[in-house]
Amino acid sequence: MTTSRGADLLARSLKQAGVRRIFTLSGNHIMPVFDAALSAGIELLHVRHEAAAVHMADAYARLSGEVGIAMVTGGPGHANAVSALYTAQMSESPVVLLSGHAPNNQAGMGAFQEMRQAEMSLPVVKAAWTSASADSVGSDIARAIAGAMSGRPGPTHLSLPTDALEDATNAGVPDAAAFKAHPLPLAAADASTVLARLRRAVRPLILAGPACLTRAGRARLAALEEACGIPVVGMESPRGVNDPALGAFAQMLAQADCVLLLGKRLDFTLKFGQAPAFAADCEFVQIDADAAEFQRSRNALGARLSASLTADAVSALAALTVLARGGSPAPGTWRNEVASAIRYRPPAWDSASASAPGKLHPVQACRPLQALLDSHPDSVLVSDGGEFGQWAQACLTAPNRVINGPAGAIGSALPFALGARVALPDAPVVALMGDGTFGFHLAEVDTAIRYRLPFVTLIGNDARWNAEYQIQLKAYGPGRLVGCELLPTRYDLLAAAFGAYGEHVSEAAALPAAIQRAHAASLPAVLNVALEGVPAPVVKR
Ligand SMILES: Cc1ncc(C[n+]2csc(CCOP(=O)(O)OP(=O)(O)O)c2C)c(N)n1
Ligand SMILES: [Mg+2]
Repeated sequence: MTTSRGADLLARSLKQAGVRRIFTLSGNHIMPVFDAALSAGIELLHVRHEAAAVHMADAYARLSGEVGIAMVTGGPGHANAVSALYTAQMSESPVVLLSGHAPNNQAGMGAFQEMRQAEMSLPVVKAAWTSASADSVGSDIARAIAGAMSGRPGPTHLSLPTDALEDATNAGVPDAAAFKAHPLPLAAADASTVLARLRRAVRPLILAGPACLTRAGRARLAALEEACGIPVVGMESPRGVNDPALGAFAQMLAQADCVLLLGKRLDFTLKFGQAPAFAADCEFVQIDADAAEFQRSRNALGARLSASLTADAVSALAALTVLARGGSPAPGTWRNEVASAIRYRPPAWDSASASAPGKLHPVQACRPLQALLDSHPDSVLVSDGGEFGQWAQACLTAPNRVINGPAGAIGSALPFALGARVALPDAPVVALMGDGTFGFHLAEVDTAIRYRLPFVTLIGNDARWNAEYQIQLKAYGPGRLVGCELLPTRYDLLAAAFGAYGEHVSEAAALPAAIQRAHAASLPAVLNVALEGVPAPVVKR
């Protein structure tokens, strides 16, 4: 047994867990971990804002299937990071936030940046606590990682007091098993009950929650649909049943007679299961890792919730797929109808153009990126929110998608693109966001330059916070517009000043070639597209 610092035990434990990199922003409290990471061979990606580190870890986790680790300093560094945990929580993404912390031996004395950090993060994590000493740092990080990955995945937080990091310890690195998720399998009898119930229905649907919409999860959803012939639809948008990526799906949902909620919460995104989003007599079956979700569904649905079965979504997916392969798939008519509704986009979009010269309609700004996304079997579409984000999600498809998710928070797309690039170093990463959104984390262009992380960003620049502008227009009228204007800033030039490739586009015809140049530059690239700010799409057949 060797004596080492708590920080060394932490770094070696992370290594044991298979962690290869940490997204971080430095600070006094965590410098021992920077030092220990050097010896342990763990890469540090040093970013420009703590929230960006969490967003990067989030995207990395969704695409790599590994836990995403963000590390920040205590007090204000921790506070900056917490906001981004909400997005990871709502997207069910396994992220561990490690935050430096005032030393335990100065607790309550008014230490530098002393703050009740674990309590501050509690509403946005599955668990949060502070290491008691150097001896417990290894078991703490194992618990934080396993906790983030188990059940309904989501963020956990561990605060690391400086004395716990600097004190000597003889404690050993936990066994590899201690870092692994604890599966919550679906009992074979329960799987049979669910499948039999769905097969008796005429228009059954399986709705999967965000945890199934990771890179690996999407493949598992497709395999289940193939095996059982029942439409399997992943839901991860804050627009819920009106997710622009799901086309005219809302019209099919309203016809379903039996819905399996597979790790999908019955929340605002599903209009709480009520008519007219659902038929008044639609039956629900729920599989979930959290018993609290069953109670929530029962409150909304009463007897229409005919079964509630405990399992994590990934285990349940596997059990249902194996079982379904043993039977014959449902006839394809309903499945085809649902697929065609999801694919549907109004034909008028094909000729959409801006009403003013020198600007592009959102469809003209988005669709030319499809060729780049189609050029690689593992390409990544990153989209933020706002009105432009909805157009991006309506117009573009890709094997991998990372969107802002049910949190509905804007600002994550640029750091997501970096996290995606790190997870998938060879696939094209395309990120779309509004001009307001780009401003949140634009300094991460510098991080992308320093770590040589090329991707293509397209900013739909309508010189305003259009989503809120549209609310003002609709709710209060054209005479009551206030405070939602921005400037037609040349974000391409800002990006170029960081060393990125930048181009301004104001003609639809010029965009395809600009995209090619941006991709070929092998740099972080920012296309600043002059956009006509129109309302988000509503797709109806
Ligand atoms: C963190 C956060 N702050 C504020 C909002 C409210 N909000 C949603 S969309 C939006 C406007 C976004 O503007 P922009 O990125 O330019 O996109 P646009 O709507 O103009 O296309 C705002 C302020 C939010 N969802 N999340
Ligand atoms: Mg805008």
